[in-house]
Amino acid sequence: MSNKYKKSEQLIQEAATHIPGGVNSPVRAFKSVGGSPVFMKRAKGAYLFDEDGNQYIDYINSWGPMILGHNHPNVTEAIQEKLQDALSFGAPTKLEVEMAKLIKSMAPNVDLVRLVSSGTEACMSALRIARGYTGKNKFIKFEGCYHGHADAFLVKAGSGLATFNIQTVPGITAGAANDTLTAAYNNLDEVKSLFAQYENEIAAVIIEPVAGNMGCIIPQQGFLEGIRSLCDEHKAVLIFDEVMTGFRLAKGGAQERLKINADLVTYGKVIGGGLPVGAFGGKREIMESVAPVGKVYQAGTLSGNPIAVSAGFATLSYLNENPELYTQLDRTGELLKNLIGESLFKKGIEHTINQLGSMISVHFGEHAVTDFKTASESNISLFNKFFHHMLDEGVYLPPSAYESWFFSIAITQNEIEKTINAINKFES
Ligand code: HOZ
Repeated sequence: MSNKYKKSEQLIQEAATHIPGGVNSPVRAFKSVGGSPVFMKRAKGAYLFDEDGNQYIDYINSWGPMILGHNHPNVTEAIQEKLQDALSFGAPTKLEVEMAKLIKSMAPNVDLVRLVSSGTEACMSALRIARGYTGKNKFIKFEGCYHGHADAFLVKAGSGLATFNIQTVPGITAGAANDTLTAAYNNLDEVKSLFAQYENEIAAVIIEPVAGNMGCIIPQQGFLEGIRSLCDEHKAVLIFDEVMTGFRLAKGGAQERLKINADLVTYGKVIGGGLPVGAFGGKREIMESVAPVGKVYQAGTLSGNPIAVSAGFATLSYLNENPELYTQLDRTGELLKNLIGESLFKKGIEHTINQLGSMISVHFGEHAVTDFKTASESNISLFNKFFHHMLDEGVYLPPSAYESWFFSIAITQNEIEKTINAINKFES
């Protein structure tokens, strides 16, 4: 037992006697990278501080939400102010209307939007609506994409399922999984074949327009465009899962950045600024299927919770009023990609770095990483060694080779230099 992580090591042992695996979400258990998870205590700006007093530059940022860095004053003040009013009503509020208007003004193709409490809820609801609207049951998802933990999506899914190599999830009935069709990411021919094979049966295609649950995977030219055309041709709903990319890659997310229009869009993470908020929205005609306008039922006691929405509203407002932040994030991403690449190259370590805006992942291997198969073919044990080296050097990366890294506007030249210095010390 090393002294540096003593309190965390004691805490995970105690936690495991009360919580499955000691954690409330599997990837954070460090099971695939080995060692024991670090228990966090507080955070500020670009930094995390653990129970043992160690300090880390944060490249997870709560898996995406903390785009403004930790404890941004606009967000914490908004929460504190709202706390004076109430914690929850289960009734409509003016803030929800303002939030809906702000989302619509920032994101394309959102005529109507409904707030929920997580990305899982958003994706599960969007799929139900697509099915209700089209009257069809099947849908296509992509191998290595993760759309939350609703039954229908846990087929060839990324994130924790890829991390722990879980192929089949006990508890999910064949009935729930039978309508889930899968294709390889960036492989338009497979999508075409599925549409040909299941003519008139496919309600929707759901995709992470930039995937972040098998590392970061960038869509190749023509791939999303091709899916858009196939959905139009076959009257299927195109759902962009923008839980990771929404309000992160641009004000209008991947739709704006990649110039592709979706029919329904799901949000999470940044939209809550660190508190539990998700949303689904899209074209009026489809969204009017949702109860109480239509019959597709969807509900939530804490949906639109005033405290959570105040954090999300403050975060989105700040991004909306300071669009130059996206240019800053892009520059940081490109700089990181180049400097990490240079450092690994000098060491003779084969690698591929995928990056778009403030999403980035390093894969050990020389081949291009364009889908789940190529992500899996990278050197995972070298990633695990790299992860622990970086942790010891005070750089907190996702504890899995199958997750995108996220950074915030709080990362400056100083943190970039510290990160590169840490990589320079790595011995493979
Ligand atoms: N599924 C999340 C990453 N894609 C991990 C969430 C967590 O462990 O907090």
